[in-house]
Amino acid sequence: MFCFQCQETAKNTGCTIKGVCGKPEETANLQDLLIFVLRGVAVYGEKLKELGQPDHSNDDFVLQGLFATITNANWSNSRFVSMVEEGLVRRDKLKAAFLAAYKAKNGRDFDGVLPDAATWTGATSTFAEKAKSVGILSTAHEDVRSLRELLVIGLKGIAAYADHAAVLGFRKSEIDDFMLEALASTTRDLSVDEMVAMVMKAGGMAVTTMALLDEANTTTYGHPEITEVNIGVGKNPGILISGHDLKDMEELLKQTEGTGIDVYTHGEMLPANYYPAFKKYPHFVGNYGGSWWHQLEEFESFNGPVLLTTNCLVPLRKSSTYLDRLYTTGVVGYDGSKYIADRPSGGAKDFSALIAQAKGCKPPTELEKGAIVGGFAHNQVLALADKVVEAVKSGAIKRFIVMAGCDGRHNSRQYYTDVAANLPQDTIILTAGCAKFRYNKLQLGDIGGIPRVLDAGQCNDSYSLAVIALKLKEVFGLDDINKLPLSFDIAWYEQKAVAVLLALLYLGFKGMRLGPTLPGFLSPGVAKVLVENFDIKPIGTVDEDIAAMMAGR
Ligand code: SF4
Ligand code: SF3
Repeated sequence: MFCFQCQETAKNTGCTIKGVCGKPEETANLQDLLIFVLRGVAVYGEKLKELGQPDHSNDDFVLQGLFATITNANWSNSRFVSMVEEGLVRRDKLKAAFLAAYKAKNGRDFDGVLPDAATWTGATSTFAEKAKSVGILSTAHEDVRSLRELLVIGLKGIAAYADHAAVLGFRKSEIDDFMLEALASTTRDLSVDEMVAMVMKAGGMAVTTMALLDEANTTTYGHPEITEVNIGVGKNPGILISGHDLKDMEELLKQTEGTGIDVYTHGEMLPANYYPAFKKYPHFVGNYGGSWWHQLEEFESFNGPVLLTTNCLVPLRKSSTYLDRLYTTGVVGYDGSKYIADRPSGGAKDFSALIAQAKGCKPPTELEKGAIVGGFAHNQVLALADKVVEAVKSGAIKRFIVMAGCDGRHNSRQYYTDVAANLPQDTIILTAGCAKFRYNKLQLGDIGGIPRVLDAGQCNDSYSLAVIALKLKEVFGLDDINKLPLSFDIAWYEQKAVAVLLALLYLGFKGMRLGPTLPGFLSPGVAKVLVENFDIKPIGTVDEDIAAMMAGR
């Protein structure tokens, strides 16, 4: 196996024996094979579009296939085998459609060259062997490999966000078309410039996709608003929901209403507490625990059923006792967990099994008491715009520091807690994603009633932070977004953060700090391009970085 898609990759170069995340070789290889098959689907999908016969019947499959390979999403080999089998059937159907369309148009059979991804086929028993030859290292040239993987990794993040929007009925064909274009491009020998252009196009598509998801979420559930989220527990048994899928959240809240079962969020589902459509449920008690990697302890002490709607699901320890209370849904998979099937067309997922089990469970064990404040997505912040602008003009706010992104296990992430705690009192931290759990329970105070940590929501709500920055640029009459009193100190872990990063680069933000390490998938040559063009920097020490950011560097 070879996998280097996340921040915790071994030695920051690649996991080769077993993932640091726990991903076994067989799973890693099957994920590679799935991506390979999706490339084949993309080759024909793109060709059919060129012939004026676009086929959208595989759009969901492509999004969900990419999404399933995200770090900590799906651990089930049998699910990946099924997806590869289904992918081959879909690809061959497209192939037949393409060959027929080509012949009809040109009066002769297609005789062009096709990549292996478009032609290879094999029985299920051959998957494991084939998978070994189609992975990341099958691209020999270091910079080409790096650029292709930067693109594919970014696509995985975009696919996750596009899938969330699609679940709520929001789609844009340009996003689905780009998935095919980008995947197919990785089967061709492109120049470095062409590959860089494709990566930048992915950044643009990440913006489009996050904007679409923002529209989907806010149209369906209202605009997030300032909210005090309870982090204590109640007396009833509860169901804990984690991941990023708000539709699952909605259906779970509806189905638990009046049952005597409370609902709590974990990790990236915390921002569900900020939405008007969810806040109205009295049995929606609040948030339990911290970011994803605390789950091994927190799912134990929660005592009730846990539903994982997306990443991050951590493999259980031998001593873990909650497998029989673990439920997965959507692209998430884990052998031994109970899988909640997709909703029938026009219907809802059926969470009755969780509710029945919860009734026999103890209430959650209290971890902490109190509340955290969030809900500062663009609509809420812009409602406070006068106050914010006045505070900047008066000098009460000197600088905004964007600390969005992911959390992770490494001790090096203490850096983010220390930066947050040591930033001058006249700074505001803008955040989104599970990175916030490194500092959202510190008492950092407020500036004239504006909390010093403004949480916009999930990682996809980093879009909100970009909207806020663009609005401030307009209000202050600046010609360049980089002239704002705004610095980036971003934490990344998985592939959605890469999509967000590409989006920010596309929007023209420069000089961002990225940590706790620069991505292992960036070859020295590609890292140099990013540094030279965008002034991306690794993090340094807390004191040096705070001083540099306060000086606008
Ligand atoms: Fe390694 Fe990260 Fe890949 Fe897991 S997802 S195998 S930790 S690089
Ligand atoms: Fe977190 Fe897994 Fe990325 Fe959506 S839940 S930010 S790491």
